[in-house]
Amino acid sequence: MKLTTQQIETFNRDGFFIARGALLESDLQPVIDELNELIETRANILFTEGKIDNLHKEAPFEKRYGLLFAQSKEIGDGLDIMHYRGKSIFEFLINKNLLELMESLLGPELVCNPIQHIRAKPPQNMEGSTGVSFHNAPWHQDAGVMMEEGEASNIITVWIPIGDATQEMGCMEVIPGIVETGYLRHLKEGGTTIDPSFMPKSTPVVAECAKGDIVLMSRFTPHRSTPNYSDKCRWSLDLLYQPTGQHTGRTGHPEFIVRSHTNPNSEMHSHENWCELWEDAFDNPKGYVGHRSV
Ligand SMILES: O=C(O)CCC(=O)C(=O)O
Repeated sequence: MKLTTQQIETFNRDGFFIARGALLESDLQPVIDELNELIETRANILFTEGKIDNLHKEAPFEKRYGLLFAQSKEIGDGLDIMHYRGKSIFEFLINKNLLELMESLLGPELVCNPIQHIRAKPPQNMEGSTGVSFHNAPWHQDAGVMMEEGEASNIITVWIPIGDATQEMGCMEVIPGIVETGYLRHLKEGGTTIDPSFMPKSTPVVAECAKGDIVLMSRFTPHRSTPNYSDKCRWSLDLLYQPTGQHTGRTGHPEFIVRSHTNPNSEMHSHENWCELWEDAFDNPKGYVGHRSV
């Protein structure tokens, strides 16, 4: 899906746009299947170790993770893109529908920025006291979770629910129109959050999404997510893309070229090579990985 000229203008003006129906079931299902397998494997290990006593095998995808998480937080260990490095998640990073859309905002030479996550936000009553700032991210700009050098790069966040994401489930809240303002000072305390004295006063938009919708945000767009008061898990991905050649804001983790019209051979299509990049980043650390907050 390409964005229309009007949609691009809206994004450029507001630093925010929800592309409704941008992705198909067939784009998301392989990721869900892979997560189901991963959860099944982790659950069996925890069961064998005596850390959980109910596998909830019959529970649907939206409910099973929360039911397991309530028994052992360890179900979430290693459940992020760079750690489990599945083939389907790699293929999703280079998904044609997604890249068409990113190309309409960023141009034809595109890099997948290494700042990226899968978030499984369990129901709040199964949450206990852990993971609050990862599951319920406080107000921040994504320019605040990278190095200062990334501020000048045109990095766009695409937030992708892999099921419905309603307000009750703790979807994103966004403050549109903060584009020219640039970076706002962030504090470490409370989990990388905008210094309250710099917090814009405008009313946030509750970015409720149906499965298939995606939320696009500029690096300066303040956003947060709220607790999940439903009985389902709120699953999502947050991925960042940018024009090739610009600073990623995270030199210690690997970016890779996802689209190039001038040099198609530079595009990475190999899951194996992508895994090697991450293995090397973890085994031979270099560069910087951290937030800009003070
Ligand atoms: O998914 C969430 O709850 C938070 C995501 C987020 O803060 C981000 O994409 O930067």
